Parts: sequence; C-alpha cells; structure tokens
Amino acid sequence: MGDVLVIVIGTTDVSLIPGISIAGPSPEATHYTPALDVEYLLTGRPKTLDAVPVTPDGIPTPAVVTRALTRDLPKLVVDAGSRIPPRVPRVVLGGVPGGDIRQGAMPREAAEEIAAGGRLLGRQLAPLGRVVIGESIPGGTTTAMAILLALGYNAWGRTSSSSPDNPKELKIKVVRDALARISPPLDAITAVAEVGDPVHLAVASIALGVVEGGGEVILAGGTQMAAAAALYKALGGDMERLAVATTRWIVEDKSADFLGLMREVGVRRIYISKTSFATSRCRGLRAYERGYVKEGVAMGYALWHAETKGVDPLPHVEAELERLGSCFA
Ligand code: AAM
Repeated sequence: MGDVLVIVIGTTDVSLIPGISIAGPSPEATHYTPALDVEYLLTGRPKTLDAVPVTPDGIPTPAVVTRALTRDLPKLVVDAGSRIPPRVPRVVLGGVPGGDIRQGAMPREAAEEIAAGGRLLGRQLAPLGRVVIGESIPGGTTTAMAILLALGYNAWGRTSSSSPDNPKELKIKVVRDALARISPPLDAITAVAEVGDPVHLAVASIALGVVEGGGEVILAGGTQMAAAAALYKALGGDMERLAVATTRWIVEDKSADFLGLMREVGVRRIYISKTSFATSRCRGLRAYERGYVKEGVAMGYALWHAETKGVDPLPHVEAELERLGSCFA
C-alpha cells in the first residue's frame, strides 16, 4: 500500500505580530495561508482568494512543490482550528483557532477535543498504510518553540523560520512573555492550552492514533515537528514507530537546530531531501536556496518521495510554477 498524505491546518494569532512570520504577503494575510494552501493543493487553484500564498517578496508557498510531486498520493485535509475555513472537503477536529500565546492559546476543553478527535482519526487511518502528516500554520515556528519549552526542553532560539533572517529575538521575547505565566514542565494538554496552537497537538494526536492502530507514521516538516514529536511522546507515543521527513534547507539552517532538537526529543529516523533549486529558471525557487520558506505543507517529504522513486523533482516543480504564471526569470 502507498502513503496517505494528511495536511493539518490551523491558525495562531501569533502570526499577526508584525515581523514574526513571512508565510503570507502581510501579517493579516497569514490567516488565509493555511486555507489557500490546501485549496490549492487539492484543486490546483486557491478558492477563498484568487492568490496562491506567497511571501511579501512573491516567493511561492511550499504547497507548489508538494502539489507537483505527490499527484500519485491520496490526500486528506484536517482542520484543527482555523480562522478562515478552507473551501474543500476536510475533517474538522473540533478545535479552535489559537489565540496570542502571551494571553493563553485556547480553553483546556478545546485542547482535549483536538487530542481525542485526532487520536480517533488516526485509528481510522491506520489500516490505510503509512500515514504522512504535514502542516500549515504561519507563526508555527514560534508556537513550536513555546510548546517545547513548556514540555521542559531547552528550545530557546532553536526553531527555524519561513524567513532567511530568522526573527529570533522577537520570537524569544514573545515566548518569554508567554512562558511567564507557567511553570514547566507541563503535560501535553496544559502546554498547548497555555502556549501552543491547534496544529501541533492535532499532528501528535493523529500520529498517536495511527501507531496505536498498528500503522506507521512520518511527520513531514521542519523544527515544528520536534514540537509535534515531543507532544506525541508526552501523550505516551512509542518513539520507535515515528519518523520525520524534512528538507536539506531545514537541516542546514544555521539559525536553528533541527538535528539537536530531534535528538533531544528522541526521534530516531530522519529522511532528508537532497534536491537543490540553485539552477532553477524560476526566481522564486532559486530563493529557496537563500533560506526563504525552507519547509511547510510536507514539502520535504514530497521531495524525498520523488527522489526515492528516481524522479528529478525540479522540472516538475518548475512546470507547476509555470502553469500558475509564477515562474519569473
Ligand atoms: C506554509 N505556507 C507557507 C509557508 N508555510 N507559504 C509560504 N511560505 C511558508 N514558509 P513561520 O513560523 O516563520 O511562519 O514558518 C512556519 C510556516 O511556514 C508554516 O505555515 C509552514 O507550513 C510554512
């Protein structure tokens, strides 16, 4: 049986803080990014707005790479809690959009709902084969840092960023303000309700359900998946049954510490895509080599999936960007 690709979306009001995320053309627009990402991934066109998510500089969403390279896979959208609901079929977990973590992320009951719903969904998916779980949540590298710290890991300044200039000082300040209300280490539900967001808990809970149901899981993402793996572990998940897939761009990011975080959380199997976009004829893709974007919407898994089949990803991604009219020299 082949892989099933699950994309978990949600929002956090952390992404509204100016300068914290470039996973959208403006801070307000970041709340549309998850919906547009999955609408585009499933249909080839965004629906809620007529715009594929881009950074303020016009660099395209990683969903372009994932769409170009995973046409052979079934995909399932899971909404863990989004301000803007996507206009495509989706599983709604019953969570809520994440608040600004300096004031508290969500009511405890909402976190419990996400955890229970995610686990139940994972159990249903387990017989389908290997379940690959990706994410889209702008501001997610900041909430990932806060979640790891709340669980007791020393994650200060070690998560990555959608930007080549990781705004670490701003992120650390926001997380420090959020952490001032709590005393780590906390359990998974309390950590998420206080300083987390709906997506990381949903990823962890779905993974837990899949593994409990006898399936296999790949967490598809960057340093945010260290937070998801840490929540999975805190919920009682077996670390031997978990793998992570990501990009070279994340592993090589000197502003973060992907491999160190994964080691400390106890992730043993890591798949890393090798592809370079340095020679691309599309400017937006060459920017990935300068540290823009790096991960998201399971891009690293999608590249690795193509590589393991012996497919050169770049021409496929360029053709998709061309189709969108966004391959500028
Ligand atoms: C998701 N959609 C994106 C994107 N991501 N569209 C454009 N660029 C991205 N980087 P940060 O914490 O800096 O906001 O980074 C996390 C976000 O970047 C997530 O939404 C992730 O999926 C990716």
